[in-house]
Amino acid sequence: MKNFLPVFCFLILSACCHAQAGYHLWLNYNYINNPTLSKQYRELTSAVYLPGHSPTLDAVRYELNKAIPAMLGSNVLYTRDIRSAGVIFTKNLSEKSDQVPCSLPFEALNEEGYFIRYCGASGKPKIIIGAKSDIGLLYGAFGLLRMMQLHFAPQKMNTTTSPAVKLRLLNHWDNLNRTVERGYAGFSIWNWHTLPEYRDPRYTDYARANASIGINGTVLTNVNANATVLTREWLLKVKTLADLFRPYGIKVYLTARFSAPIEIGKLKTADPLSDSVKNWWKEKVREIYALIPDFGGFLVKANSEGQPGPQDYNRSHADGANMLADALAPHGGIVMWRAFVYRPDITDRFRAAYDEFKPLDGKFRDNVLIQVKNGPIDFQPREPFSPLFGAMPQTNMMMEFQITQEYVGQATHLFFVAPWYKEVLDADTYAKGKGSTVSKVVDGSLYGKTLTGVAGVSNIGNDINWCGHPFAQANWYAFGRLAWNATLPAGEIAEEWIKQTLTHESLAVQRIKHIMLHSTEALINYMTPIGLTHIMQDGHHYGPMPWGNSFQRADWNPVYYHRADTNGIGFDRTEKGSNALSQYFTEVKQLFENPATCPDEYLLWFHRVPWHHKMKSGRTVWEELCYRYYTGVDSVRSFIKLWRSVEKWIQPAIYRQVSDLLERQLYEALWWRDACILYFQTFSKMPIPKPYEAPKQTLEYFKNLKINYAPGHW
Ligand code: GCV
Repeated sequence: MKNFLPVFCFLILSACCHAQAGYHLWLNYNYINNPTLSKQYRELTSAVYLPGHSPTLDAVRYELNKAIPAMLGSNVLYTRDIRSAGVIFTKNLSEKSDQVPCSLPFEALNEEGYFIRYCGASGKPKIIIGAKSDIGLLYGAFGLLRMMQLHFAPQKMNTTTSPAVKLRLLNHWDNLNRTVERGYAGFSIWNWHTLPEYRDPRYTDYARANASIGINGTVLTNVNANATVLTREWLLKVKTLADLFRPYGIKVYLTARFSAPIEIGKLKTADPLSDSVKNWWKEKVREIYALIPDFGGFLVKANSEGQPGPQDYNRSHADGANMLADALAPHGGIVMWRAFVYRPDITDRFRAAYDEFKPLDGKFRDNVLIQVKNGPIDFQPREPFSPLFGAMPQTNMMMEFQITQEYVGQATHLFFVAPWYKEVLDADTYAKGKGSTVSKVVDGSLYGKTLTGVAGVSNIGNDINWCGHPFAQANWYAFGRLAWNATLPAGEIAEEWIKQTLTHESLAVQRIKHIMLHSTEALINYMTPIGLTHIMQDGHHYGPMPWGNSFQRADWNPVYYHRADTNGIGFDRTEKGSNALSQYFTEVKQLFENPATCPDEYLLWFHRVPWHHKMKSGRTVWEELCYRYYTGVDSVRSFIKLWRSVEKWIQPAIYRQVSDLLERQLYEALWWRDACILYFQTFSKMPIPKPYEAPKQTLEYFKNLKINYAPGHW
């Protein structure tokens, strides 16, 4: 005992420091300080029935053994007798069985879905978790633990849920040297150097966190790809990760550099129609599947931003994607081919992806998905939905969201992605009349597709709290929850995350939720209101630079996007301009093309208007810009006040970190506001309306504020 005490204290302390630092994410499993509830939970979990063993069912045991003692202070006991069990995991219990006299909705589930049922009909009350597969049971276990962390009364534990989308993937933009493109949370968690031997326990924690929110795949490497990862030495490292993730239902995918046959295969060409190239990929894929039998497939960025691709050989995107798809098909693998392309000869970058991909509709193999970015330009704070959604009925289309905050505050701003994603998912494409939402394209229901997917560019790094900003964890969480069920309200997701991660105190929950839900619009207001876009500094994209005009290539310059001069501001995408609006279905086109019906939020995306143009708000464009920039800053001030008011309910380390970061956010919001207002004022030539405070610095001062070493830019 004497010897045990220091060890015990060390364990407690390190668990507590990790918790304080946010390592455990939303899987904190805090002690439930409610005697009635914990008594009920204890009774149920004192006899758990699990049907046998498999790596996935063992992962269920592992999770229960971790969570229950922490939440209830009691051990989980397992039983083989269904009758005496309080919690039953089952893949086949018949509802007619006298063991469980409750209706069990197996038929409503898909392969990954689960139900949780409280069954109190007779005898000992039970919670039944049903699924058609082991992985469904694991998701059900996490569902149960979530409900417990949210303090659901057992009688209220009733849900039947299946993921609407088949592939729910993280895309890591992690380089093999462990730098992370657009990563703001340290270096890559893949410690390639010590793999395959060292199986960092963090890999399992990564899998647990992902499985807990239904993520079922991960692309390990950057889309700006390095062919080295396809060599045998590196595939062995990938295999180790795949083996660790498998019990958690997570498949591994890699980015395929199109020129790999030349770079590591010693071929003279990567032409997708060349037999030697086709054979090289077939052999490479065979080698991968021999090591990783459930390998997911490839993600490809081709002929975009300098990446090689089929167009280097005068072949089409379809030729390139299909060649890889043919190599993968016999093994059940897929290709995710990105639509993020914008050739230098285009007149409007907005149009680029649609113009290249729409003519290829119907030309891709069945195991190809076209991965379309959220936004026709590039993950900007607010973009209209990409017109490609709904426009390719004969092609599998998937959505690419950015979780990492490249254009939305990076490591320093509190910005909640759920309202951002939902705005796009809920947008109506009108592809098949009213109600043809982006979400229905993505989940396949609009055109009857079964190979469907959502990808999120990961915000994970080796920082102790995984994501850098404590609230960036909520974005990983929200991505997973929405990929599973896009109809979940943003507020519900925020509340779930707050209660599992920060506090249950209702006043604090209410205030933090307010901050989260308003953070999205606040940032848009102080960065790029009413349809301004891509006015960040070049390269690292950190801080404002609306005056940027140094690149030869026009569409890399902020001035290309806002087109401000003394006559007005905005990008004309109507018939009189680039006519990008013609890419949308009629109803959407009509809504946006008329400045009188175009929502104020999108005005400058589609119209070039004089400074005196009247917005729907009744303000002129200039007044509206000022109003939004100043309101954005005021919102951050209000977040600081609200956050201060919850101090006593938050772990001190997390409280402090968020507090300091909010101060930094205010500083940067002011920087954005003043730099942009002063710059646009040189064209509007109008005063900043009263009672707004005057900027404290000059435009020259802001033009000289150059950030040299921002993270995520290598
Ligand atoms: C991975 C933007 C980012 C790049 C990124 C690219 C892409 O341009 O700034 O870092 O490259 O998008 O999505 O391919």
